[in-house]
Amino acid sequence: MRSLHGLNKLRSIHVLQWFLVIGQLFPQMESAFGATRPNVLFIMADDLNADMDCYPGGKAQTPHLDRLAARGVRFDRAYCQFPLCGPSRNSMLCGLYPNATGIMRNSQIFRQTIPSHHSLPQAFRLEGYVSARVGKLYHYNVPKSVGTNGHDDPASWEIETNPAGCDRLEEEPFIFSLKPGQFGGTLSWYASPQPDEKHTDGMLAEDAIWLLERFAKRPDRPFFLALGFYRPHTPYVAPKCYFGAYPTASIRLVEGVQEDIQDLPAMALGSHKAEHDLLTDPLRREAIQAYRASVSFMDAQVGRVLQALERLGLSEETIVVFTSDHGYHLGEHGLWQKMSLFEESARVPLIMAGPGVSAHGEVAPAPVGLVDLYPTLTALCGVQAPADLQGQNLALMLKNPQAKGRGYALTQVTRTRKGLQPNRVMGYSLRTERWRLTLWDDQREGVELYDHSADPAEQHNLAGKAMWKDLQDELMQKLRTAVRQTLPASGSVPTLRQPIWPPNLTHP
Ligand SMILES: [Ca+2]
Repeated sequence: MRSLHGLNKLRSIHVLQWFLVIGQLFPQMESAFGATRPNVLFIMADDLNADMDCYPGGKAQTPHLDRLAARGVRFDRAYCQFPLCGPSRNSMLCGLYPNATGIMRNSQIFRQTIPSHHSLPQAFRLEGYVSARVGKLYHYNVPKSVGTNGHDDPASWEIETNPAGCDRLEEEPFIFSLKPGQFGGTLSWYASPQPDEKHTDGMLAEDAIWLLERFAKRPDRPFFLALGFYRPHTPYVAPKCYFGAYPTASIRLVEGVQEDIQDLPAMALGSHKAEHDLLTDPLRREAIQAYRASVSFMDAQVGRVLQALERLGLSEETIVVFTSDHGYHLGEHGLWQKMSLFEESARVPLIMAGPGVSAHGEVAPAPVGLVDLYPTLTALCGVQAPADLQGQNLALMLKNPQAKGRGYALTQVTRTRKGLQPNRVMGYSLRTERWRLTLWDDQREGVELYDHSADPAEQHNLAGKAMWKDLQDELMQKLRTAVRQTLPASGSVPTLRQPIWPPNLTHP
């Protein structure tokens, strides 16, 4: 696997030589593409919720992201469109809701449903940007596919690198897991004695810096560098030094779960996994400690890359985006991990800084979605976007964070029902600045309504209460209209066309 990293780097060097040379062969490209377009550094974490100290009440220490937020805009109500890696990342990178990409599961790619759609990095590529991917942007099986291309889209990138570190290659035998031997979908963790640079995310930072150093030599050719960290996704493996900031004795667990869940439809808790019943309070504390340590470790790697950007004189001309593919539960409502429509699972951190972001250290309170990033970045860089994008352009909020925008964010998730047809149904959740309304199978499987001004933990379901009937009716109408707008022009969700591009790039 180490050699796999070497091989990819070798290939990257060839590609780089090609792109360094091509500008000399075709000098007219320089003027055609323009030297003044901003670069984009698009950074993602995996399975990261907004429980970080640059968010109110956040508990994970993220000094480098705090600094990024201080020189840009932090979105206080940013939401994924589907709380699972594959569907969320396809939606974000296509600028389309999952109902328009047709991707509702992992291990699939939009080339199987809407093959001619241009992805976000592809739109930049087509206008002469060098587009590079370091690590996880589309779906990967973590940790199994670390060191491979994952379920990637080759048309999106000119350069890819896929390092694999000690967490993947050496330390799996030492990782504690609720289901021994399983690390990807199961709560699992390990405080590693190895230093940052031996871990996959440390190597990703190193690769990103290596690329930035080369991009800096070609100011005539702007870059779109996408950097996808694997932490804090399970297994929560991070260097030991990051665990010390979170002593287990001082970790407070969620209380009152049994009272809280009495007013919930069964599907609201449908992401519960049987192995979560094995958790004891000491294990819960250890899991939270390791999750937060992984967040701080990832933050340190972001810091290294941002320092390189500064050192290379690229900060002033590079738009930096930091986000995650979805949020994460650490015990709220008795839930762990993702795939719920509650706030912790649907909400993502979102920070933007750089050219076009004239507000500094300010907070945008309006609800926004990951689907909005595509139209925003293409607008900020003057790159042509496909006409059928479904998100809103956030450029105004980057100047005036109080701008209202669309007024809601929409998140959906699938649930299965055994023995009933249809066996797969949808939950949709509409988040406005104050309210969250969730309909399961268009209310046949239940309704939830939460008032975030009084109940930010979503512990009191107001659905069906006489006092809130008019508001509930109004929000239900709004949600149904929003859902209709997620469908493509054909009016139906695209289906998987298997023979077009069945990717199998995930095994080394
Ligand atoms: Ca994820």
